[in-house]
Amino acid sequence: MHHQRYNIKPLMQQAMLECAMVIPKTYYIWSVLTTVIAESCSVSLQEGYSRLRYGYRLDRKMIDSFVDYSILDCVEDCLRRKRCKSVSYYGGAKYCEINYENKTTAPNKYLESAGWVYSEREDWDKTITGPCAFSNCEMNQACQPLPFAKHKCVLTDCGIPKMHRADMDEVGRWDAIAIGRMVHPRCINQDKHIGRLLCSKEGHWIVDRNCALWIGANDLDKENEFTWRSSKTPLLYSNWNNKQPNDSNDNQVCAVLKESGKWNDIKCERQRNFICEKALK
Ligand SMILES: *[C@@H]1O[C@H](CO)[C@@H](O)[C@H](O)[C@H]1NC(C)=O
Ligand SMILES: [Ca+2]
Ligand SMILES: [Ca+2]
Repeated sequence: MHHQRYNIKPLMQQAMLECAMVIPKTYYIWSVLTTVIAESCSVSLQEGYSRLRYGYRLDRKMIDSFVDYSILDCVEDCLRRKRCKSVSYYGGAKYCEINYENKTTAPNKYLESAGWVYSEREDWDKTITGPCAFSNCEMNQACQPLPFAKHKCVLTDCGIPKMHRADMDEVGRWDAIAIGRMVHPRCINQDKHIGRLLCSKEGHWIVDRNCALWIGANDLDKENEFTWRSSKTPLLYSNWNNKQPNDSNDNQVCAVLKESGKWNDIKCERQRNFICEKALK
């Protein structure tokens, strides 16, 4: 086996420490509980280690990443979050990625990758996480162990973005959904990574750019009288979003189709892709 490759000592020490915290100071209770505690504190790492998959990683499904982690730090971080299904670890740089999918749920993202190790949540004994083994933290939270067998839940990610017309399979390799991280999804049927989402510290996605499209209508000639650019004819049909067009800052001239299907007027200088017009035969 490959046990020797990683230093499991700190983890065992931590497990012992957490066990020690569970033990009440009263010696009477101590003597009664010793056997029970000894039992419940035996953390088995063997299965997890025996199932490590060398030479593989899961690509582009990252919750967060960390440097200077051992593989056990990496696994433990994963086990403390409900959302985490697997980890990818690069031993050479002590670099850890925790993922919101595993090789079964995202088979096309499970890649051969030299130097990497892939591991699944289910292969590990969750008691590694001490008081977090039985926490009830939410999907977008991580459990943090506290002294005296307590724990707290802290907000850690913005969730998997649900953007119409954004393809979450086509994000950047270093993209992640944790607080402070960014995701650059590709717009569906477009070849650019035009969407850019930032996960705020409040746990909400801030959409910097998006997959809206120019539709070729503007009010360049006369404010609030929109015409089609190609024919200069007024719109016979429109589908403006609520309170649009609003000519915000008195300089919104060009119409876009938003992800919702509704229209908005924005500055023509903004970068968006466009829809082409095609005559029906
Ligand atoms: C992968 O994730 C799914 C869904 O969370 C889970 O049911 C499954 O046990 C995980 N692992 C494998 C090997 O399928
Ligand atoms: Ca206008
Ligand atoms: Ca507007």
